[in-house]
Amino acid sequence: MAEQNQPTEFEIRDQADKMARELVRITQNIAFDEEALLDMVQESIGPVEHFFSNYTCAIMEMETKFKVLNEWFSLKYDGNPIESIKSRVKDYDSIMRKLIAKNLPRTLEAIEENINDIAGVRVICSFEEDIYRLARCLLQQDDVTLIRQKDYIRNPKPSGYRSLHLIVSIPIFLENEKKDVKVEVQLRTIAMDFWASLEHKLKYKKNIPPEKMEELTRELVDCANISASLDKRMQNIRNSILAPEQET
Ligand code: 0O2
Repeated sequence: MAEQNQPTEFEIRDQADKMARELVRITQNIAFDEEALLDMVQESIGPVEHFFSNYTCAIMEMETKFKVLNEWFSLKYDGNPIESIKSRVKDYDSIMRKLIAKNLPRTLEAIEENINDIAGVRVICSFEEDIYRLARCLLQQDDVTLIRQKDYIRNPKPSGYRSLHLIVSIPIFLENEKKDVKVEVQLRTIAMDFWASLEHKLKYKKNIPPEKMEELTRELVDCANISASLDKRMQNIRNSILAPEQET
């Protein structure tokens, strides 16, 4: 009885032939609808491109604000407070990882609402006092709204991490609208930046044995303390150099 239900070789070939013809038909249809497919892709990518472009524009605005302050202070104090500015729009993978970690829906609205560092601007100064001076000048601008401030210079992280973090909102002006966009500004000295990039490398190294990792972590905390003390001493030297000039 069971044997009677087995398809014959002819039936199998016929079935395979039908499937092959169906496959060709589907493939031809896809090729035929290529335009529609492109439109569909464009329709869903368009809003995402606009969304990220807002953050690129906000970065441009923020960089300009710091470049203007740098120019002004260089004339006033005969030296540039800013050594360099590094900016980035957070990549899609990191945003997704943050959404998952925070248990948030994967929508543009949730990203805009909850992820504060999509636009990131890192301002590197030589001296600690310049960090606070620049932050004060930025925050007193009437189009800048402070959302959150974290001072990891006065209160370093247990890892030794130091930087001043500002989450601010600034307007960008588009064709027919003004849009407020959040930017994370990290202000740090050259020494803080040097330390943070090395520590960041260690954080993402997977193949270091636990004991070695503990040792390197302790070593980094020690380096952070030395670097903080170096920043203070360099600041004091600069203040001593500038003091007689400022008195005259
Ligand atoms: P990436 O790739 O550097 O941008 P939140 O962003 O508010 O959800 P959190 O932890 O409150 O999260 O933010 P926080 O403490 O202000 O720190 C955010 C960023 O500061 C990090 O970004 C790092 O750039 C930097 N940072 C904070 N702590 C450390 C640290 O211990 N070592 C180093 N090297 N950098 C640090 P991301 O999101 O990690 O990624």
